[in-house]
Amino acid sequence: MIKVRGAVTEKLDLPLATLSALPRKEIKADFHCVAGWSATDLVWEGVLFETFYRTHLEPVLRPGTTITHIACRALDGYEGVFTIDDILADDVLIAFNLDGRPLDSDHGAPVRLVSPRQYGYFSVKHLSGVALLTAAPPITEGPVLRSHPRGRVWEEERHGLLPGRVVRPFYRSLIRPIRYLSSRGSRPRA
Ligand SMILES: Nc1nc2c(c(=O)[nH]1)N[C@H]1C(S)=C(S)[C@@H](COP(=O)(O)O)O[C@H]1N2
Ligand SMILES: [Mo]
Repeated sequence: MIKVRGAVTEKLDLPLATLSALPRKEIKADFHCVAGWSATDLVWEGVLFETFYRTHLEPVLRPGTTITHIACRALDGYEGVFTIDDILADDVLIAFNLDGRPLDSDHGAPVRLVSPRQYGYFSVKHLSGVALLTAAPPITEGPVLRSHPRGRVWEEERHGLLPGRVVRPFYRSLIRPIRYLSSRGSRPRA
């Protein structure tokens, strides 16, 4: 069930079957946790968030409102807040499958968000609801999120004080050794 809340004319509780009836898309992408590990060449299959937005969210928007952010909520209480542009990007999926198999409970069953251009903490697992927002909600978590609320990987937005160009070479240098380790069955997860 996906709950739809926020600036809508009616609260919706959409069964997952509603999502699985939408056209599917597959993407291959790397996954970067802000803490330093990366998983490479993951194949995700699901529905583009944008498709879900156009078919099920736009029609129930409160007239005259402009959505600026979307908060995605999880069964475990976790939440990720996206700008509308970031979440409507053409590679943001609501994923059902990873590498050809249904998601397991460690990696987000029954459905999760995947936003490869942002750090892993935006890829909300166990997606249970979305809230349509007309302003940025206050950020209550630490200095990194306050200075980099979008967590963009290729801008290296992962430290509150150190600029991206300083830390980029270090983190890029970790990707290959971690790929080697994970191919030997000890993929780190944080
Ligand atoms: N619901 C939920 N989603 C979550 C998290 C979480 O704790 N709860 N952790 C996030 C973080 S920090 C990362 S790096 C990724 C990890 O995804 P994985 O467990 O599939 O490796 O999930 C993200 N999504
Ligand atoms: Mo993470």
